[in-house]
Amino acid sequence: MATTTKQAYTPLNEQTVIELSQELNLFTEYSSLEVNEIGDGNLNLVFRLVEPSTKKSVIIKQALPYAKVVGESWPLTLDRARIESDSLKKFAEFAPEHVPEVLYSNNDLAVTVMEDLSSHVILRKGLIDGETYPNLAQHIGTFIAKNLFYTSDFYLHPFEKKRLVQQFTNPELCKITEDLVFTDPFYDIETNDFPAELQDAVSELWNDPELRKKAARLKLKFLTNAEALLHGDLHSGSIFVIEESTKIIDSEFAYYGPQGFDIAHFFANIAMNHIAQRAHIKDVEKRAGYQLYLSGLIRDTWNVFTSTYKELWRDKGVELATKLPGFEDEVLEEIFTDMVGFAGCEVIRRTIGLAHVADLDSIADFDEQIRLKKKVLKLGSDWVKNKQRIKNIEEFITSIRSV
Ligand code: SR1
Ligand code: MG
Repeated sequence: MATTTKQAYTPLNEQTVIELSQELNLFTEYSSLEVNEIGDGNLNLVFRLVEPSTKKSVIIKQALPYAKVVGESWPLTLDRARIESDSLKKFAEFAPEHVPEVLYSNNDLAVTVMEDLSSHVILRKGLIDGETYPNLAQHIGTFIAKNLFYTSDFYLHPFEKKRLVQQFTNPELCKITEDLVFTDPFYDIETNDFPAELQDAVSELWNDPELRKKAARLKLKFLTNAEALLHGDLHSGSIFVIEESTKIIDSEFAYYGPQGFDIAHFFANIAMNHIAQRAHIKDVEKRAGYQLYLSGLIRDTWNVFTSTYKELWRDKGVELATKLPGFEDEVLEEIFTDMVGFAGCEVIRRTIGLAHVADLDSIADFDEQIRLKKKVLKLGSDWVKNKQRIKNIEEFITSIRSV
């Protein structure tokens, strides 16, 4: 692929993004290119370019020097574009079928050109609409297992592992997670965002020293346990899906962290959808059927994840400790317990913190929305405080189903 003469960073617009695509020789006919800025996330510009005559299309994503969700008052490193393109390329080494292909990246311009996935839908939207995806558990379980194992000390030479830790050191984006997921929701801090009707339930969290201490412990793991390369923000808005294909996007939060983190975020977002469906699907039988699908999605993902991880451990383990009988079970038990705690923090912060989820916020009946959000807060608090008491995936599912 060609390169560009543009060197200095300036935010792209619908005109300059065409010029860039021309310099990169992405298309053949530039006069008729269709360009749309489709970014609906919290942080970046996302342009979709389509050449009508050939139907060829690409995505050009550019990081802004601030968080779009808040505005220019929240400066944010452009280095996250490098983290995103480098991590997508790294993930593609193990699971190319589950990430968009990176066609070009330029760290100075904070630009990544990638495969257009508009044939897919964002999983969060699909789940809110009550759609089912028969291959999703297989895809997500495999993706997480491969990325964790192949980037861990169990597989890599220690020098290479530490080189990757350096490459994926991502202090500013990690700080967002440290604040928004592990700290702010547990204190009266101005980034929090919830209606007055939740104040009593929130005060209960803020007046619970045990909860704060357990959340602080989870934060300590997030800060210090450089176990494997994580996606870092694997909620259902970071997954594009159709029946036969699953693609993980938006990996700008990637860094070396605790292995239970990504799967926790996936499960936490499925759990919030499960609870929100009480309001979205009015027909009782239909709702029960859909919630069973969601429980099965969690169960199957966990089972695929553990069996793939064990297989890799057995067949590809390099570190001597992988030969110790039963050690992989201990590692997986720790991943499981961490998962429960991290999931607790994620559901709490999505309910009262800065960045919410549409699953809950789109519940039209406000009283019902508040009632269900209170349940989510209780569930999250229980997961954080009592994570050791939930012994296996069936008990985790039961905790969601009995909300
Ligand atoms: C300011 S960014 C807010 C949230 O959006 C991202 O997707 C992450 O989840 C982050 O916490
Ligand atoms: Mg994102």
